[in-house]
Amino acid sequence: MSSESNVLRPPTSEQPRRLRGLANLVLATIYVAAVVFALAAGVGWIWHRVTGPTSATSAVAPAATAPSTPSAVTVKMSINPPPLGGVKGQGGTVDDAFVPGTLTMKVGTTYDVVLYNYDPHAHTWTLPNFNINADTPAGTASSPSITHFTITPKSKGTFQWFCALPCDKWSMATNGYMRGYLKVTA
Ligand SMILES: [Cu+2]
Repeated sequence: MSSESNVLRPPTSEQPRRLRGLANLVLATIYVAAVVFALAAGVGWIWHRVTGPTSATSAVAPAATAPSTPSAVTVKMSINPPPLGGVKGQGGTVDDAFVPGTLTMKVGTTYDVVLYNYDPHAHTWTLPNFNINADTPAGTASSPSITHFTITPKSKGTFQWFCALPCDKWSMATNGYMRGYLKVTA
């Protein structure tokens, strides 16, 4: 009995070993296949990234042009605009004036101020607190001169602006005409 079992034992113990070897081979094959697949996927992703820019340029283009158009708020002022060619003063006469005479701005916002001068005389929009002295050359009722400058208020407050060129004497001394305020709020 014992000799018989000895004879039978070798094949039974060898079979699982062979099976285990086969299982290892299958696992190794799966492992190798997985590695090859991962590498192929990785190479494919890199290839896509490398060849991608041709299609990505159109998407990048708008972003590149965006900074060139600043997010400034446009503020327009007119000097002696038609049809009156000025603003009616206290005595009912038409006097030299910037319209509007008071500007309101917010701290930290950039404003692109555009001045249209319809008057056949030059004026200035001068604001010492902001180191601004904008010349507004003479224009006409149908073709105003156009002057641009930018302001980015740093602190709140009420600041006096004025026209520094001799013009309508009464207007130069009266807020809302050739002088006025820039009101900056938080
Ligand atoms: Cu003036």
